[in-house]
Amino acid sequence: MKNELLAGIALVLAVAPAGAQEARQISVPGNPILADGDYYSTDPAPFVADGALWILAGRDQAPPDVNDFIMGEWQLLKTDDPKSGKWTHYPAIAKPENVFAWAEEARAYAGQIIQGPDKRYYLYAPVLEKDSDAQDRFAIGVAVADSPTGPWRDAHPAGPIISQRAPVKNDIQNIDPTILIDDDGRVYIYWGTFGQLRGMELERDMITPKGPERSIEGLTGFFEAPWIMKRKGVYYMLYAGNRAGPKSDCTPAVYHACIAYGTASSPMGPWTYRGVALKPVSSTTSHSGAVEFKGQWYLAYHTADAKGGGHFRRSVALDRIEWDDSVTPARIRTVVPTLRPQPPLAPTRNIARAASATASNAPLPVQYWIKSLNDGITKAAPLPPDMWGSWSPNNPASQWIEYRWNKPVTIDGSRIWFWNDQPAGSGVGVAPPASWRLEYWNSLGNGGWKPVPGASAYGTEPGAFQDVTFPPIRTRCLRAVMTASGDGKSHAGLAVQEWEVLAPKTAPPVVRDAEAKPAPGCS
Ligand code: FUB
Repeated sequence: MKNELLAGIALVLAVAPAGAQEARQISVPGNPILADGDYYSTDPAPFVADGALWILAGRDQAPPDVNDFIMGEWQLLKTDDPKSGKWTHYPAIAKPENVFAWAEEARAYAGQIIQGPDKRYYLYAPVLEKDSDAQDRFAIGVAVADSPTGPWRDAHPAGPIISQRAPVKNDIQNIDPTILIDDDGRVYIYWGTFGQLRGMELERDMITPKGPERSIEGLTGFFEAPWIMKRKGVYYMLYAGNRAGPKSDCTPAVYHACIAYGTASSPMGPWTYRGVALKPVSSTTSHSGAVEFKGQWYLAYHTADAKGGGHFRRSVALDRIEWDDSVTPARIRTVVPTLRPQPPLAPTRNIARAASATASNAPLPVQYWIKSLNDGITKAAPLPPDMWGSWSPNNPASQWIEYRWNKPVTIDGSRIWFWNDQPAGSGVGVAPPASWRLEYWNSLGNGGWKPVPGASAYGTEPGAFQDVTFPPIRTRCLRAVMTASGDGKSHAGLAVQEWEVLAPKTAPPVVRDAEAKPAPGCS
């Protein structure tokens, strides 16, 4: 017992006070770095200081069923060697309302720390202005400290250096700053979201806008989260891109984002799109920063992969960047995300995970994601890409979703989880189906889609699994055919968060073998 206690203490050992909370040392076997759900960490901004690799991160604090960026403070992670898995975690190094007298609490958005020419550290921090009549109160303040862990104080107490009123009027949301001190000492800041990217030179004091504020173009699909860096004389801009669609190299679903990047030969462009540095992650937002540390480049990004994680409970991960120097300018090879060792999957009768999914409305409207049908995840407050959906301005009376397996499978049950934002019977929005049924592909005789015989009742209640059982059948394709609810004038859309298909508990005799031999297709 004593030894167990000592082992626990060795894992989380207080090392030094940082602000209000003590730092602790952690030993982690991989991504996410903070994975136990105690502290979520988001919007990583890596930097090198005092011979160590640091990551500035925000902290997601939203309850699991709240879809909002509730982010009360910034925190730091530090390592001397990313491979070692040994990190020091400095929680709560700064809170907006403690650093900036003019700022509101709970919106410690994506910041960046960079060491200035005076050797002090500068924190560029997007926060909400308390007293502002701006249509969007997000603004970027600058804080300064002698150490990354603080104490941080406002470097420009007169107010934010960038807002909808400073240094010039703009009408964008002023968040996600990223800074470059160029080799000649000139300082540049870039920021923006919702497809608007701005860039501007700062004075060498790191604080005073020199201007002009420019719109940055050429970065295809730019959504938010810019990250500026320079390698071998080339300027690189990483960013969250959301050019969506079935043929997009970035993301199939618009709520998700890839990390895309472009290059330029001067800080203000022109910029040329170069490709995808990181495919979409498990959180809808994607936000990255890159840094060279001891000769190796790393990409820090966030995911929803920690315990209890979600789109608003994100966690920082770190992986290597490999460069393709055989072309000019050098390209970033798409980063391969790694995960800490995972426990073996619990045995399950659900064989939907092995199927590929399609639907009557393929290609889906880009807010939905077909892959969410069989990802094993249901949420109390899902976003559209957490489900298959069919909503459109003119919804048809019926839709289907379909699983295809490579080989015939034997099944005797199914569970489906409908999602709705309108009550049953509605002719607008997304409502539970008026009715639905399972059909299987029968390749015998004339073949075709047949209702699954002997099925139990088809429940339509949304927000919980609806179970159906039936005598075992053998098939290669299964459909859930849904009749949309309607009010006589129009039909509602349909949405399914998860659809499971169950193999028999044991291996009972197959009473209906629809697949004497594997069929090449199911239509
Ligand atoms: O964390 C809040 C916002 O989510 C950031 O500002 C965006 O880049 C996205 O990561």
